[in-house]
Amino acid sequence: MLAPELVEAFRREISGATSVLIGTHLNPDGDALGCALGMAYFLGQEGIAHEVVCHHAPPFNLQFLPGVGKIRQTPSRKHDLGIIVDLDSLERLGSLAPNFAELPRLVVIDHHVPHEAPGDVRIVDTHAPATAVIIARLFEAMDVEMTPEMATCLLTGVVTDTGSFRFRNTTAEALSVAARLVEAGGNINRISEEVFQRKPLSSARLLGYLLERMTLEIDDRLCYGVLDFQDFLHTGAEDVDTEGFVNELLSIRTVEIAAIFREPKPGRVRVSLRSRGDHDVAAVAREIGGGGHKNAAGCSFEAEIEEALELVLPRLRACLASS
Ligand SMILES: [Mn+2]
Repeated sequence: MLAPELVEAFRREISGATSVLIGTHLNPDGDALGCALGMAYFLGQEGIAHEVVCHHAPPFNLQFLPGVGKIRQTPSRKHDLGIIVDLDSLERLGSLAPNFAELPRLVVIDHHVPHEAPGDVRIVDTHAPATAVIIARLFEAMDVEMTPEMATCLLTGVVTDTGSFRFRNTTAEALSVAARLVEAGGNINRISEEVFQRKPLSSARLLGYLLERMTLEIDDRLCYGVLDFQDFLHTGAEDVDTEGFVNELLSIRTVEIAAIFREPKPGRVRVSLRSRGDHDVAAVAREIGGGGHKNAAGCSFEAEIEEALELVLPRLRACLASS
């Protein structure tokens, strides 16, 4: 349930706006783009002018999203309201941060643990399994007519953020919202196939490298792997092709904390962290300038892989020992 005051505040913001700029985070995932496009369909239905922007182009496996062609990398005109979805800091907007910072009003809809807390109206629930679930609640509270396109967009957010209803955030609400979205015409078969069953060959080869060379420590409870720039060059894979790799490491029966260190471009290291149960990898990520959820977090920095390993691994060992 959403607090009625928040629903009212949201209604007031959109009815006072002439034109809305919708944005989401760098390296957008299914929840990010599904929410941004679902919001765009809603504003279109209300006759409110809008544009959708994202720093990065949609990844290959999200090209099927209805309305994906509307996503621009820079706004084409002025707006007076911003709506940002699935992120909690303007920095995560990348090159678009200044465009949103200068808007007179900003609405934030999100499920991450806030650390910057920007925005005039904040519809944030850190317990929501996906931002798409919060938007579905909002639309239901507003009696929005849910079209099949909107439903497919929001359902993509729920399916991807819950790992196809396998992760711990798969709550009764995630399932009941998903059921209502399927009823409204959300195409769950298409989503599952496009998102999870169309990886490029280069991605499968890169996963092979990772699995062959992974390191296990502390009675096989900590698992990590490195993919350096040479690996990306040899396979022709890109960083988006590593989506889900860290979960492969966490899926090993004994593993409680998993990490991958990637260097898709020389000198820049991206780290993905996953954990089971009480191990809080978001706390580890925050210590080194990243963020995320308790069981799924990440960070990136300018460094050599060796330096990144030295920075992160002792913290992961400590995290495993303390929880
Ligand atoms: Mn999300």
